[in-house]
Amino acid sequence: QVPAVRGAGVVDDLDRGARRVLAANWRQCATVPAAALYPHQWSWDSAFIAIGLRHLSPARAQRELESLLGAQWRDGRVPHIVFDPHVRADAYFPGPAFWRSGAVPGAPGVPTSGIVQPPAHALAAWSTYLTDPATARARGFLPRIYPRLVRWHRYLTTRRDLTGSGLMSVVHPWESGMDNSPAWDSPLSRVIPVPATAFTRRDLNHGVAAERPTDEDYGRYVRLARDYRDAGYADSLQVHGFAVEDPLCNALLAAGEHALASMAAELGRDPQPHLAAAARLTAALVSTLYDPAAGMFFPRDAHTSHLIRTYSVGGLAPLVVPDLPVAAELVRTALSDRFRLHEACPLPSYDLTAADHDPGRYWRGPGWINTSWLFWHGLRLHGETALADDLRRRLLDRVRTAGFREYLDPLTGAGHGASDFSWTAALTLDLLR
Ligand code: 2M8
Repeated sequence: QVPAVRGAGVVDDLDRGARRVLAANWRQCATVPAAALYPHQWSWDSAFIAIGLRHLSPARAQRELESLLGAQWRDGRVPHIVFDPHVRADAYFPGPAFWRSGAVPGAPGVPTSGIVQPPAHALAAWSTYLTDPATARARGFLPRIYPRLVRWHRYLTTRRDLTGSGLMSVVHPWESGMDNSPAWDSPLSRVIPVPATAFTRRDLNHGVAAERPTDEDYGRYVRLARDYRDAGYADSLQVHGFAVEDPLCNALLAAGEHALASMAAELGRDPQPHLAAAARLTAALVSTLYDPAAGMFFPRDAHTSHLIRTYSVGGLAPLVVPDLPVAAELVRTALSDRFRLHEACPLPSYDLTAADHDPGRYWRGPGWINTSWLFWHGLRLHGETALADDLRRRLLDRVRTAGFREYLDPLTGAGHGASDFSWTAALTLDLLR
């Protein structure tokens, strides 16, 4: 049954609408983020999708994560895309022919990309388990998923600690999940773009150019991905023209270690190593990326060791870390003019006071449901119940009015990007609970 939809995207029944989107975007063992624009499985999308799917079908949520972790490489990396071999080769760029994972020893049988995305998976797996432990036990979910998550985190905390700071680096803007964030402008300015004639973008067949990254951005993305591929996906500062210690990824890693500790305890193992890893990551995050004068976390350029002082929503993400000592300061920054937590919704991806804030262009201003969900989760974790409830109510109102869009203007609520976007639907289901 299709729920009644009026006008541009008004959804009368959010629960039924979200279920419809997730049913339509489900393929055999995973959910695509959006049918036309993103027709394969994406890494951190699957984590957010599982968080919603667990309310619909715990078994399906478990399969979502198992299929992604099933494509893990021998070195522990979990690829940012697992390609569906049944989808036309020219449906998405860059596809399997670009990444050439088949030629890499230790890559799985199924074609994948060679870069990663923010590690939201341990958090998602533990939430999924908690929703229905009986089904999870019957399916052997934790014994199957836990060792893979441990190897995934080990890859990030060892091979991706490029500076010795104890923090992981992302080595491509796509790895940050916030592809064209203004935070990456400065480190990217050193990367020489390949000419736009050297590749064919497919995203513009399904998205409006003004809402997507530019050709010049893509030229740089292609250059970085090609260099990494041609170096056999080896990790070192020499290989990576772009390397950034990102607060969002490191916060998810720390929060993920807490989740791994809970899983270990449930499996009768020692949770202590995970708690120690979480404490180490939290300390490194605060001592290296937190600026007390700004009340904000900033990314750090691994090549120059300088903080990149742009206010992106990724710098608020450490609120998801359970023992964060600067939670109150971060909430204050979210309430300031830069993010206007009380009224802007979803939380803007980028500083509302910045001259180059663009409310319709991708990660350069619009609000996203996943980063808002993370902040909502963090508010609850740190006892900010009233703020959390208010944010939750306004997020649901926004989706009700705009539909399950990929991103929204944080001040007007106008929808942008893909329609029927999976993590918007999945996290709506979670917020409704
Ligand atoms: C966007 O990124 C992909 C590349 O990975 C793209 O633009 O083609 C980002 O919003 C990313 O965070 C997201 O995971 C992906 C799929 O939804 O789309």
